[in-house]
Amino acid sequence: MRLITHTDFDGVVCAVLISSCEEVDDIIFLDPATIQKRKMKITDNDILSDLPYHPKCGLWFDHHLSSKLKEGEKFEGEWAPKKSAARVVYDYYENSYLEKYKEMVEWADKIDSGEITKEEALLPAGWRLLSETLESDAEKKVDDAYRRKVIEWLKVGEGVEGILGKEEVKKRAEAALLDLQDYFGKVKEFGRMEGSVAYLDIRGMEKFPHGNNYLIYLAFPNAKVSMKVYDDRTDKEIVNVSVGQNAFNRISKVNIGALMKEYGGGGHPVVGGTHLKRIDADGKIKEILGRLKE
Ligand SMILES: [Mn+2]
Repeated sequence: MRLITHTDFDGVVCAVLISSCEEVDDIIFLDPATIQKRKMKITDNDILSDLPYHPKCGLWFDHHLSSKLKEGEKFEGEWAPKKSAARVVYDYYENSYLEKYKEMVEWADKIDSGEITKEEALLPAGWRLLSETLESDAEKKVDDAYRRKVIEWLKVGEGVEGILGKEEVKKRAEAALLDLQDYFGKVKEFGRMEGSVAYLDIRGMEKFPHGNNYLIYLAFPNAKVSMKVYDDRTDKEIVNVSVGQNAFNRISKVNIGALMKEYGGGGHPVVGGTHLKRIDADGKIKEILGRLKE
């Protein structure tokens, strides 16, 4: 079968687990919007993981609240509101062969649900650092070939430190760490507080470095939530919005995934996002910002 998984660390871990239990002959990496917009032909030969449901797929694993199906709707696979899609897959197969991936799945839980420390946000190491190499800048093309290599290394039992010691990974890790420092500085420079919201609008700023979603809370520790607005890399008519609760101080009561769903997107209660049409993005951004202010 063909496995279609998310472009992030959780998606990669799903691929390790699923391809250990199913006959997978091809792995491709997609973002949720491509599935949502039905931009790709999906058949019952496809397995989807950490991505929204597609009615034509053969097997589906996800944990995003926004992709939960209506009661009684039948599908093969599993949806559960767990910390990572990897956890959903791991529990679904209940396969003792997968036990060697226990630690990796625990890290998928931590990373995907934002349970990381401030130190890990700015100076990641181990699994967190490996995850940064997999998720770094789309512009630099974290190519699918690299993700497939990491999946293979993990499957043949190379430990995370062994993988991080490989020349190619080392280079990517060093670049990711530099990007994080650079991003942190630029977030402080271009971000601002809008009420209780740390707001960062980088539309039109092509050279903005890549960073993770936590650094904005280090830059603006009093923020209850953050909102980032940025250009879509592939579709000029689209503006992306990412919203999250302060990962180090969860006091916001806004259900972000539900709010994003109202604007055509989705996510979890604590983090989510949507894609807006550029022509009416400004009005919608103002609206969302207004609803995020508490
Ligand atoms: Mn996930």
